Amino acid sequence: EGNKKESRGALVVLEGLDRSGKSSQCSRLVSFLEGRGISAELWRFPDRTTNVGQMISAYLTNTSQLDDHTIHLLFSANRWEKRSMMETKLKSGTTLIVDRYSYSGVAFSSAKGLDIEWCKAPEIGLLAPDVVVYLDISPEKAAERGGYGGERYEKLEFQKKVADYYKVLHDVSWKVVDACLPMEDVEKQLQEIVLDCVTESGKGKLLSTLWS
Ligand code: 2DT
Ligand code: MG
Repeated sequence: EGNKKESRGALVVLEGLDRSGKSSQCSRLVSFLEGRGISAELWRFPDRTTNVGQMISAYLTNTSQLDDHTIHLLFSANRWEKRSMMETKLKSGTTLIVDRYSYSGVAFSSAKGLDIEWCKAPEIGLLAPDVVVYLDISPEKAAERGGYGGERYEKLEFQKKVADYYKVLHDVSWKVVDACLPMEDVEKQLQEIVLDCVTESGKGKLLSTLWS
Protein backbone atom coordinates (compact mmCIF):
# COMPACT_ATOMS: atom_id res chain seq x y z
CA GLU A 1 0.00 0.00 0.00
CA GLY A 2 2.24 2.83 -1.26
CA ASN A 3 4.75 3.86 1.35
CA LYS A 4 2.31 4.15 4.23
CA LYS A 5 2.99 1.28 6.60
CA GLU A 6 -0.13 -0.58 7.78
CA SER A 7 -0.44 -0.54 11.53
CA ARG A 8 -0.28 -3.94 13.12
CA GLY A 9 -2.78 -5.58 15.42
CA ALA A 10 -2.18 -6.24 19.11
CA LEU A 11 -1.45 -9.61 20.67
CA VAL A 12 -3.60 -9.80 23.78
CA VAL A 13 -3.52 -12.85 26.05
CA LEU A 14 -5.98 -13.69 28.81
CA GLU A 15 -4.79 -16.02 31.52
CA GLY A 16 -6.31 -17.35 34.70
CA LEU A 17 -7.49 -20.44 36.50
CA ASP A 18 -10.31 -22.57 35.17
CA ARG A 19 -13.66 -20.79 35.80
CA SER A 20 -12.02 -17.37 36.06
CA GLY A 21 -14.22 -16.19 33.18
CA LYS A 22 -11.55 -16.02 30.46
CA SER A 23 -13.58 -17.56 27.67
CA SER A 24 -16.67 -15.36 28.04
CA GLN A 25 -14.56 -12.23 28.47
CA CYS A 26 -12.55 -13.11 25.37
CA SER A 27 -15.64 -13.35 23.18
CA ARG A 28 -17.07 -10.15 24.66
CA LEU A 29 -13.81 -8.36 23.91
CA VAL A 30 -13.83 -9.46 20.30
CA SER A 31 -17.42 -8.23 19.83
CA PHE A 32 -16.50 -4.96 21.54
CA LEU A 33 -13.51 -4.38 19.27
CA GLU A 34 -15.43 -5.31 16.14
CA GLY A 35 -18.15 -2.87 17.22
CA ARG A 36 -15.52 -0.12 17.25
CA GLY A 37 -14.42 -1.05 13.75
CA ILE A 38 -11.24 -2.77 14.96
CA SER A 39 -10.40 -6.01 13.20
CA ALA A 40 -10.14 -8.73 15.86
CA GLU A 41 -10.17 -12.50 16.16
CA LEU A 42 -10.65 -14.88 19.05
CA TRP A 43 -7.96 -17.54 19.37
CA ARG A 44 -7.48 -20.16 22.05
CA PHE A 45 -4.84 -22.59 23.20
CA PRO A 46 -4.91 -25.48 23.16
CA ASP A 47 -6.29 -25.29 19.62
CA ARG A 48 -7.92 -28.68 19.59
CA THR A 49 -8.70 -28.64 15.85
CA THR A 50 -5.20 -29.60 14.64
CA ASN A 51 -3.67 -33.10 14.75
CA VAL A 52 -1.51 -32.08 17.70
CA GLY A 53 -4.57 -30.46 19.28
CA GLN A 54 -6.48 -33.73 19.03
CA MET A 55 -3.72 -35.53 20.90
CA ILE A 56 -3.90 -32.84 23.59
CA SER A 57 -7.66 -33.12 23.77
CA ALA A 58 -7.49 -36.91 24.19
CA TYR A 59 -5.03 -36.40 27.03
CA LEU A 60 -7.17 -33.77 28.76
CA THR A 61 -10.30 -35.92 28.57
CA ASN A 62 -8.34 -38.87 29.99
CA THR A 63 -8.77 -40.83 26.78
CA SER A 64 -4.98 -41.14 26.50
CA GLN A 65 -2.07 -41.17 28.92
CA LEU A 66 1.15 -39.31 28.16
CA ASP A 67 4.37 -38.61 30.01
CA ASP A 68 4.34 -35.11 31.59
CA HIS A 69 7.24 -33.88 29.44
CA THR A 70 5.64 -35.23 26.28
CA ILE A 71 2.32 -33.46 26.81
CA HIS A 72 4.18 -30.28 27.73
CA LEU A 73 5.99 -30.33 24.39
CA LEU A 74 2.74 -31.03 22.54
CA PHE A 75 1.11 -27.95 24.08
CA SER A 76 4.15 -25.97 22.95
CA ALA A 77 4.11 -27.53 19.47
CA ASN A 78 0.45 -26.51 19.24
CA ARG A 79 1.53 -22.88 19.64
CA TRP A 80 4.45 -23.26 17.23
CA GLU A 81 2.20 -24.63 14.51
CA LYS A 82 0.12 -21.43 14.77
CA ARG A 83 3.02 -19.00 15.05
CA SER A 84 3.37 -17.97 11.41
CA MET A 85 -0.39 -17.50 11.00
CA MET A 86 -0.36 -15.44 14.16
CA GLU A 87 2.38 -13.19 12.81
CA THR A 88 0.62 -12.83 9.45
CA LYS A 89 -2.66 -11.82 11.10
CA LEU A 90 -1.00 -9.31 13.41
CA LYS A 91 1.00 -7.74 10.59
CA SER A 92 -2.13 -7.46 8.47
CA GLY A 93 -3.67 -5.34 11.25
CA THR A 94 -5.83 -7.89 13.05
CA THR A 95 -5.81 -7.87 16.83
CA LEU A 96 -5.78 -11.34 18.40
CA ILE A 97 -7.53 -12.02 21.68
CA VAL A 98 -5.99 -15.26 22.89
CA ASP A 99 -7.56 -17.47 25.54
CA ARG A 100 -4.48 -19.01 27.29
CA TYR A 101 -0.91 -19.06 25.97
CA SER A 102 2.62 -20.00 27.08
CA TYR A 103 1.91 -18.95 30.68
CA SER A 104 -0.71 -21.71 30.98
CA GLY A 105 1.84 -24.02 29.45
CA VAL A 106 4.47 -23.23 32.07
CA ALA A 107 2.12 -22.86 35.07
CA PHE A 108 0.28 -26.14 34.54
CA SER A 109 3.36 -28.24 33.81
CA SER A 110 5.41 -26.70 36.65
CA ALA A 111 2.50 -27.43 38.98
CA LYS A 112 3.06 -31.11 38.18
CA GLY A 113 6.65 -30.80 39.36
CA LEU A 114 8.53 -30.17 36.10
CA ASP A 115 11.40 -27.69 36.30
CA ILE A 116 10.15 -24.21 35.42
CA GLU A 117 13.15 -23.29 33.23
CA TRP A 118 12.76 -26.55 31.34
CA CYS A 119 9.09 -25.67 30.83
CA LYS A 120 9.90 -22.20 29.48
CA ALA A 121 12.55 -23.35 27.01
CA PRO A 122 10.32 -24.58 24.16
CA GLU A 123 8.36 -21.31 24.30
CA ILE A 124 11.45 -19.23 23.44
CA GLY A 125 10.91 -17.53 20.09
CA LEU A 126 7.13 -17.56 20.12
CA LEU A 127 5.54 -14.12 19.74
CA ALA A 128 5.43 -12.17 22.99
CA PRO A 129 2.04 -10.74 23.93
CA ASP A 130 1.66 -6.96 24.01
CA VAL A 131 -0.34 -7.45 27.16
CA VAL A 132 -1.26 -10.37 29.41
CA VAL A 133 -4.41 -9.89 31.42
CA TYR A 134 -4.61 -12.16 34.43
CA LEU A 135 -8.16 -12.74 35.65
CA ASP A 136 -7.47 -13.10 39.32
CA ILE A 137 -9.62 -15.43 41.40
CA SER A 138 -8.72 -17.68 44.32
CA PRO A 139 -8.82 -21.40 43.55
CA GLU A 140 -11.51 -21.82 46.23
CA LYS A 141 -13.78 -19.14 44.74
CA ALA A 142 -13.29 -20.56 41.27
CA ALA A 143 -14.24 -24.02 42.48
CA GLU A 144 -17.39 -22.56 44.12
CA ARG A 145 -18.50 -21.28 40.73
CA GLY A 146 -19.01 -24.89 39.80
CA GLY A 147 -18.90 -26.12 36.30
CA TYR A 148 -15.54 -27.82 36.54
CA GLY A 149 -15.91 -30.42 33.84
CA GLY A 150 -14.31 -33.80 34.20
CA GLU A 151 -11.06 -32.75 32.56
CA ARG A 152 -7.71 -33.78 33.92
CA TYR A 153 -6.63 -30.52 35.62
CA GLU A 154 -10.01 -29.44 36.94
CA LYS A 155 -9.40 -30.25 40.61
CA LEU A 156 -9.09 -27.78 43.48
CA GLU A 157 -5.80 -29.09 44.88
CA PHE A 158 -4.12 -28.91 41.50
CA GLN A 159 -5.55 -25.47 40.69
CA LYS A 160 -3.97 -24.17 43.93
CA LYS A 161 -0.54 -25.20 42.68
CA VAL A 162 -1.21 -23.65 39.28
CA ALA A 163 -2.15 -20.35 40.97
CA ASP A 164 1.24 -20.34 42.76
CA TYR A 165 3.12 -20.79 39.48
CA TYR A 166 1.11 -18.11 37.72
CA LYS A 167 2.35 -15.73 40.45
CA VAL A 168 5.95 -16.57 39.60
CA LEU A 169 5.32 -15.69 35.94
CA HIS A 170 3.90 -12.17 36.47
CA ASP A 171 6.02 -9.53 34.73
CA VAL A 172 5.65 -5.95 33.50
CA SER A 173 3.45 -6.98 30.57
CA TRP A 174 0.81 -8.31 33.01
CA LYS A 175 -2.32 -6.50 34.14
CA VAL A 176 -4.23 -8.11 36.97
CA VAL A 177 -8.01 -7.79 36.96
CA ASP A 178 -10.12 -8.94 39.91
CA ALA A 179 -12.25 -11.70 38.39
CA CYS A 180 -14.66 -11.58 41.35
CA LEU A 181 -15.99 -8.14 40.44
CA PRO A 182 -19.36 -8.06 38.67
CA MET A 183 -18.96 -9.29 35.09
CA GLU A 184 -19.72 -5.83 33.63
CA ASP A 185 -16.93 -4.27 35.71
CA VAL A 186 -14.43 -6.89 34.64
CA GLU A 187 -15.55 -6.27 31.06
CA LYS A 188 -15.06 -2.48 31.37
CA GLN A 189 -11.54 -2.87 32.77
CA LEU A 190 -10.62 -5.28 30.02
CA GLN A 191 -11.95 -2.93 27.34
CA GLU A 192 -9.79 -0.08 28.63
CA ILE A 193 -6.65 -2.19 28.86
CA VAL A 194 -7.14 -3.62 25.39
CA LEU A 195 -8.02 -0.33 23.69
CA ASP A 196 -4.82 1.22 25.10
CA CYS A 197 -2.88 -1.76 23.92
CA VAL A 198 -4.36 -1.67 20.41
CA THR A 199 -3.49 2.03 20.19
CA GLU A 200 0.11 1.44 21.27
CA SER A 201 0.59 -1.47 18.89
CA GLY A 202 -0.83 0.59 16.04
CA LYS A 203 1.79 3.30 16.63
CA GLY A 204 4.57 1.09 15.35
CA LYS A 205 5.58 -0.77 18.50
CA LEU A 206 7.52 -3.80 17.25
CA LEU A 207 6.51 -7.37 17.88
CA SER A 208 8.91 -9.15 20.20
CA THR A 209 9.46 -12.73 21.23
CA LEU A 210 9.35 -14.76 24.43
CA TRP A 211 10.60 -14.53 27.00
CA SER A 212 11.05 -10.79 27.24
P1 2DT B 1 -9.06 -25.05 28.36
O1 2DT B 1 -9.94 -25.49 29.52
O2 2DT B 1 -8.86 -23.57 28.31
O3 2DT B 1 -9.46 -25.65 27.05
O4 2DT B 1 -7.60 -25.62 28.68
N1 2DT B 1 -3.05 -26.12 29.45
C1 2DT B 1 -3.30 -25.20 28.50
C2 2DT B 1 -1.77 -26.64 29.66
O5 2DT B 1 -1.57 -27.50 30.51
N2 2DT B 1 -0.76 -26.20 28.86
C3 2DT B 1 -0.96 -25.26 27.89
O6 2DT B 1 -0.02 -24.88 27.19
C4 2DT B 1 -2.29 -24.73 27.70
C5 2DT B 1 -2.54 -23.70 26.65
C6 2DT B 1 -4.96 -25.61 30.97
C7 2DT B 1 -7.40 -26.95 28.85
C8 2DT B 1 -6.37 -27.21 29.94
O7 2DT B 1 -5.08 -27.26 29.38
C9 2DT B 1 -4.17 -26.64 30.26
C10 2DT B 1 -6.33 -26.20 31.05
MG1 MG C 1 -10.99 -25.88 31.11
